[in-house]
Amino acid sequence: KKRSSSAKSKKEDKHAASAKVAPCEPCDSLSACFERHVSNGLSSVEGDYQTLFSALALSVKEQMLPNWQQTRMQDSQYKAKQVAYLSLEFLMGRALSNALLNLDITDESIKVLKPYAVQLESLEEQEHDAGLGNGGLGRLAACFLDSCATLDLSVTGYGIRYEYGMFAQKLSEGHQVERPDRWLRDGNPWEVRVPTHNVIVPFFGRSESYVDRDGLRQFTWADTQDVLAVAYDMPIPGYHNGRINTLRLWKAEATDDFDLAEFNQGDYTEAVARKNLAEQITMVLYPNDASENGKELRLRQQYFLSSASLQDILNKWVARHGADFTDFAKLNVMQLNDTHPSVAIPELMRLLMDKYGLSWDSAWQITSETMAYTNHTLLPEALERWPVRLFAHMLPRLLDIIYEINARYLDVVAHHWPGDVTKLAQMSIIEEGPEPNIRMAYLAIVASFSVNGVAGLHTQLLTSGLFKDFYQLWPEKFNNKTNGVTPRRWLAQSNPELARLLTKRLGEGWVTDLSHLNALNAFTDDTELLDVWMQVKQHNKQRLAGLVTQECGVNFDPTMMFDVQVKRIHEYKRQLLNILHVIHLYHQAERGDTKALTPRCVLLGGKAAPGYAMAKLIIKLANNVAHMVNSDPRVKPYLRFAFLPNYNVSAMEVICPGTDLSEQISTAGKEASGTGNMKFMMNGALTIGTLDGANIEMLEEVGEDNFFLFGLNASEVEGIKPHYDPQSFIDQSPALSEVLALLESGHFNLLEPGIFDPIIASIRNPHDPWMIAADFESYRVAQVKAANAYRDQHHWAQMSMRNTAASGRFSSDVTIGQYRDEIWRV
Ligand code: T68
Repeated sequence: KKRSSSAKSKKEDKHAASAKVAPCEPCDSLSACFERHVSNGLSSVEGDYQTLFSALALSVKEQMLPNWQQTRMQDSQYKAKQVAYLSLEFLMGRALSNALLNLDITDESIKVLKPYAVQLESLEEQEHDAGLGNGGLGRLAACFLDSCATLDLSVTGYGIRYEYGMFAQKLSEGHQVERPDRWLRDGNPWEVRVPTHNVIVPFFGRSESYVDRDGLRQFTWADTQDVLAVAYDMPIPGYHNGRINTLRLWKAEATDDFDLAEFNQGDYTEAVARKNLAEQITMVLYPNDASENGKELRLRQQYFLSSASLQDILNKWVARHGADFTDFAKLNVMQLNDTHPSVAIPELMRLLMDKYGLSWDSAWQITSETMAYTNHTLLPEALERWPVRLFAHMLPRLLDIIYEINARYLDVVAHHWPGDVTKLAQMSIIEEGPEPNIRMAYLAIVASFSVNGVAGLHTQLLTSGLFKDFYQLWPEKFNNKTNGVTPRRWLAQSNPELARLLTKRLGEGWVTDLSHLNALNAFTDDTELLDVWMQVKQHNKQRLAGLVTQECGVNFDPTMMFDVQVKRIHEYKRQLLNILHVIHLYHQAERGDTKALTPRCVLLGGKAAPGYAMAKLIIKLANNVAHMVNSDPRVKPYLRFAFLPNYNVSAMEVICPGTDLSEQISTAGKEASGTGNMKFMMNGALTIGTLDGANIEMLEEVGEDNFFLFGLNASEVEGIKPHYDPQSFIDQSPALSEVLALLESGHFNLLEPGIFDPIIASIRNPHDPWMIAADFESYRVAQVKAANAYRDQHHWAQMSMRNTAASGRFSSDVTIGQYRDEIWRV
């Protein structure tokens, strides 16, 4: 069949997929499809891995089209509840291997590539990571999509198609340098642009009211500046079940009529400039993972996503049910991934009232029965507050609605705490002051039927601290959903050797029911299995060593213990504690005090938010220490230290299978959950960690004998705070005293005098919220235990196996099962 191109307008052509290989009609076999794409592609294919990758990816996508269509039809026909997962971030990583695994066509793909003499892995490595997220929160959304599709749930992810994803991290003289990530440069073979779903998102203008013919007050939002939201869909295949869900990402474009007035006045350049303004909205992901920067453009992104997604959902509803919203809340739920999309709350109210004519009460009933909010942080600097002034300017109609929500809600508060004006001020959605702010978390709690934290401790701290008043008012709203990670990507795909071993011993059921791993506990005395277990680990360590050599130029010896901390750089995650410990080991090795040392390679990786000076300085310290460690021949047999640049999803796929010891060492009470901790555990690493986030539940599952626990717990941290005296801890720890002395001597910065002073000062500061000095000694002792344990490889293998065995609870399938049953009630 030939494609008719005549019907296509020039404009559509301009927006056609930019991949090198032209799309073709769906064809029946993967191989036929692939041949077609290759011959449609550039003339010289040999050695052109990028073209071959695109051809394979496009072919795989085409294999999914019939089931994708089928899934949509099915979901729209049955009266099943639709879930929308609203998130400013989806950290998807690469899609090819995952699609091949879930569609069960890996072997077929290898066959298809045979005549081209190219390894599947070489093509897989061509794929650019879809880095549309910062860290844990964005990656969680990606794991959740995989689990939803695998559990056969009708869930649509709604996000933003950022032109630039998370920046690429380079190092220059040990300093982090950010480089833009143009991940779409070579085209994105997975996406399908669906202009039929375009919607218009209004900004600015004025909120106006008038009295209609029936004497009712009506509102309009006048003189808006409109932006076009264009949908790009990505397929989310379930594991071996035929379901293909959708991740719908919105791109901002200028509307066609935006410029008419200006054109008529002859102001051509102004008009074109405004077009750029519209497209700026989806240009770049904000690279802050734990603080809000309060930029106006960020609020524009949030509203753009929220409004486009809600309009899409309502359009779908109206197409089927007409403008009768009686059953809407029964058949729809929106999960808000943190407060970032919480402006969806007043937006849904606006659309229901202003566009569909519902009363306040009906609109509120629908909204408050549809919205569910997940909190991901207790850190005050990450709690979103938007200036009222900004709302008044950018989203005036929504501000009216927020005021009205607040007024009605404060009546409830006043009723519950009669005469308590302080309570009213404390709990108000509007924070009064010289610059009044909207507290987005409060808005989200007030309007949601469910509020959840992401690990047991986290939820407990929310209900007893940050959201205590709200918990007293509405205890039934609050619930916990401990995070999880998908075993498809994080075990089956990234650790194929271990996956084969597990399947051989336990059958393949573990892939979709990770509790099967429990059965490993019956084999912990099976020496043959333990040997194979450690051989697999060795191979994975060789692969990781290869990555470290390539990226850092540091030689990691796979017979040494691999000790790894990879995650965003933040003071609360305490990479500094890890570096101080490396300095301590270095000092021991350098002065020949090596009897008790277990040879180890320490790997650190992660990005710092570009504006976070202290985090960047910690990276610099790591690099300077690494330089001294790795260039000292006396130290080499005992210690190697590398900072891996540009840590991302695909790096983690190599890192977690090759890790012996996983560092989860945040100050207790600060890490909401953590998810890297779970990936390491699944892959048989042991954890050295504090009683924080999901570590607590991991410890519960695996037992204290298989976990290196240290440090203050959350209530001890709070207890010490008022009279914290770092010096007393330094005095009690000769090791810490020596480390500080070495650091203060300038040993690691001879040519850069004073650069690490802020770090030293932070450790010595009685107001150090991260309590580095308080936990150092206990951390050191736990490290000695880990090092000694590693010397007994047989016992280590047993502990490693027990960790994998106990990781079943941390499958995101379990977590999503709980969202399904307890929140979504699908
Ligand atoms: C993380 N949060 C938590 N935030 O820190 C982590 N923040 O403990 C948890 O496991 C994970 O969420 C999943 O629940 C984040 O990753 C962000 O990335 C972020 C982004 C923008 C603004 C604020």
